[in-house]
Amino acid sequence: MDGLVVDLGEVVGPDQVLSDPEVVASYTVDWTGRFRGASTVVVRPGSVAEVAAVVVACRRHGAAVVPQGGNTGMVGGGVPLAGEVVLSLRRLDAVGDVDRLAGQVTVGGGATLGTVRQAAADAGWAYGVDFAARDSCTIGGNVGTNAGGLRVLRYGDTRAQVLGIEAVLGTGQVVSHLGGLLKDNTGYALPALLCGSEGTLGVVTAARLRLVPPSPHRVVALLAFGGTAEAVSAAAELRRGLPSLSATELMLQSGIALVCRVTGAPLPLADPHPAYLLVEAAGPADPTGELADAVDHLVGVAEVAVAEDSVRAAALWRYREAHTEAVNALGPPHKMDVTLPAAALADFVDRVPDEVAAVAPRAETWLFGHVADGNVHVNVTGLDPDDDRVDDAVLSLAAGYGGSISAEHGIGTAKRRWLHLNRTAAEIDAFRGIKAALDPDGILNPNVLLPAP
Ligand code: 2HG
Ligand code: ZN
Repeated sequence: MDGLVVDLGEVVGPDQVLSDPEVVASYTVDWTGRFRGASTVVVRPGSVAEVAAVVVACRRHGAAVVPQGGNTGMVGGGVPLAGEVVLSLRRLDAVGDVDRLAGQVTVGGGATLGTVRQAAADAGWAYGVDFAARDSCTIGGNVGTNAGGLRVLRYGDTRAQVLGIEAVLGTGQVVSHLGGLLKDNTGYALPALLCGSEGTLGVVTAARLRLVPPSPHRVVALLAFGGTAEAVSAAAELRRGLPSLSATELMLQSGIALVCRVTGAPLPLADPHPAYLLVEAAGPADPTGELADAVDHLVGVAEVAVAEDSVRAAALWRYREAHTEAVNALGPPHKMDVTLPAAALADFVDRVPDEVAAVAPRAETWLFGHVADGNVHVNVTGLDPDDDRVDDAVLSLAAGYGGSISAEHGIGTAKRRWLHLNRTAAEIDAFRGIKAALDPDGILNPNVLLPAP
């Protein structure tokens, strides 16, 4: 390791090689606190050339590397699990000038989502991806996990925004294709391949992003229902009848009560209800009237609150966005981020607490998610970090319904042993073949995504 540290210092300058154990420790625990690894060195390159030279040096020394952005991942995919070198991308945070004609921007892998959103807005455009970790998470990490978030129903996931990519492969070679041409059928689509590759194929140093028209008028409402099935049907009706719909987030009474307890917020409506939908409509003109009309036509709405102004809208959003921190306040959760076919979603949500209780009677289950995408975030607290019997039960249940074991957080280390629930042996072989071609020595994030051989 000493020789590697010297070589890394020659590439990035000694100041950008961190080896003080206390400093390094802060890079080795994931945001949830569930995944704790170890490393002796963090390297912070400042350019794509330096990233390439770091990868070459690590390859020469046979050292594995974990790329890390904002360290907001939820599946243990961005921390060194077995002594890997941490390659921090935070210094690659440049946001280029917005191409106003094309509606595109090129940004560094270490730029935060929040900075990119602001740069787009300043230029009269918008970036379609958004979620609560916006001010810490980075575009490189968003690409690595193919992050989804709150507005997938309107704009798609990160893969749908990435028009071009620059990355350093496990060989140390730089692949760069950032022209942003919308029509460009010149072979394999590396942006699509790298989105969701979790740092196993290349280190993402820059991305060319598609921007979307801004939606200056926005209205937010909270709808309450007697049960999950009613909320799921209402979300489908809103998708069909409300073209300005930009978010439909499912919450349950237990989660709302937890958020109120942890944040001190009052209950959002006069009475508690079993299920809630946070609905947002947005567009070039005020969508308040069309949202009110659409809500009037819904069946099973027990109570409604419409935000009259942006302060109240933010307060309603806070009930949803604070779920993650409120759950974490109870101790490191097990997070099972699944997608269900629409027809199975309500059944799944209603069954999960009993399935968890059957395995771990003292655990608590928290459910919320992006209902229009079929994406439910199952959080379970009160479990030992290494006890994965509940994960097995919940992921198997989701797969049994024809669902996916990862909607948007990725596989990481948390779910790699269940990849076979969604991917055939032939697919996993193909994944291994691609990995071997782009990272022949297997040095890039070797302990995530693919099942241990
Ligand atoms: C969200 O939707 C994030 O807020 C985090 O994907 C979900 O905390 C979670 O499980
Ligand atoms: Zn989410």
